[in-house]
This record gives sequence, C-alpha cells and structure tokens, in this order.
Amino acid sequence: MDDLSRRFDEGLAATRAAGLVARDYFARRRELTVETKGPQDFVSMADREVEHLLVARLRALFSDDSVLGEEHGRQGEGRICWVIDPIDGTSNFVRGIALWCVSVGVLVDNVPMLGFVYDPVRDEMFAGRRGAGATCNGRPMRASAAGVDTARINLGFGLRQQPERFATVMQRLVAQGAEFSRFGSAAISLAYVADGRLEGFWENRINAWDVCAGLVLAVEAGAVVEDFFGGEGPARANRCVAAAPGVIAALRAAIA
Ligand code: LIP
Repeated sequence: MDDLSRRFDEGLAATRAAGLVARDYFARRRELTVETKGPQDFVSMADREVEHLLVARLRALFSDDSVLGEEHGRQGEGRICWVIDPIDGTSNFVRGIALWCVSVGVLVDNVPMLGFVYDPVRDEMFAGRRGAGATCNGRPMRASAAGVDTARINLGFGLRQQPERFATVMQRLVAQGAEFSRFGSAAISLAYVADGRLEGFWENRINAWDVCAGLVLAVEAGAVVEDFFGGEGPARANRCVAAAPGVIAALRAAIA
C-alpha cells in the first residue's frame, strides 16, 4: 500500500470518528459555552476537543507529517500536511442549524491530494483522492452539467470581505440568470458542488482549513477550480472559486 493510500484510509476513519464526537456535542449544544474569537467568529469546546482528537490520532499514526488546524495552528514541519477544520460551519453549529461538517485535507508540497468532508447529521462522507475520483458514501460524484440559467451558486461571506464587493458579485450573478445561496460552511458547499447539488462556490478571503478538503472533491468530480495554494502554502487567506464547467464563465464574470 502506498503512503497516500494508507493516509486515505486512516484519514477517512479519523474524520468519521471525529464527526461522531462532534455530533454528540451538537446534540448537547445548549450546555456548551460559546465564545467569540472576533465579530461573528464563534468557538466552543466542541471545536477545540474535536481538533485535539484528530491531531492526536493523526500525529500518532504519521509522526513525520505536519498539521494545520483552525483552533491550534501549525504543528510540525513535514511536507505532508493535514489541514483540519474540526467544525466547518461553527456559526450554524452553535445555533442548532444542522449544516456543518468535519473537514480534513492533506497537502503534499502544498498540493491538495486527499479530502474528507463528513456531515455526521446526515451521515454523508464525501471523500476524494487526487487522480482517483471523489465519492459520497462510496457513490462516485460528478459536478453538475447545468448552465447558468438553472444554476445555484453558493456565496461565502466573512467579515474579512468588503460588503460592497459581495453585493456586486451577487447582483452580477442574478443579472446573468443564476440563483444564489449562502450556507455558512465552505466545506459543505464544495462537497455539494462536487456532487452536482450546487453549481458553484465563491468566497473572497477564506482560510485553507475551510477549503482544502473540499477543493479535492470538486476537482475530482470535474468542477473547475482555481489554484488556492499556489506557491505560498496554506498560511494565507485566499480566494476560493469552484464551479461546474457550464457556469465557471458566469462566475468569473461576476467576481472579475
Ligand atoms: C467559516 C466558513 C464559512 C465562511 C467563513 C468561515 P468556520 O468557517 O466555512 O462558510 O464563510 O468565512 O471561515 O469558522 O465555521 O470553520
């Protein structure tokens, strides 16, 4: 078994186990103390504990690998890096809205190679490996074949973004005939683009842990994806663009 195959199997198992722990916290969310890291930026013990469990498990298995997590930052220097968002969609999670997931990606020399997005409420495991396809609970995924006039594109908005710019993109999409929505979970958005449930996703300044896994899924399902990591690695917030082939031109025109 090659190195990435082992990481695929272990990463999938670890993401599922983490999701089940997160789901238990979700069921008891009224007992959680919710803190804010900044305006509209929530965190609770659930995020910290799930990340801690994932990091401990993955580092015990792959001690030479590095890890980058939303809550605890970077550990290690290895060229294989596990990029972890313990709960993507924390704002939904703490409000009791069942639209969040555990997201775990693997970068090799800053190229996203593996991705796992697990929605434990719906028991949907989205998994992908670069060059080998992407699946939802084992079923191969394919990006949508729709054109812009039947497209729905998810837009991400964080406070790092200028509201005027966000509004302009929304207006331009609607003017081209597309529908838009906002989920509050970039990882679920990208998994849904991969599975043809949505035609696109855009967010202007977003962190690597929100999108690393989902980008692998989208690429492998045949969506058009912009290079997020470039030569710079996962340290910097960047723009995330992913869309079905028939919609990418309209999305690019809207965000130009
Ligand atoms: C959040 C996202 C959301 C995005 C925010 C934020 P968190 O991640 O995935 O969709 O708009 O910028 O980063 O904080 O829930 O992991």
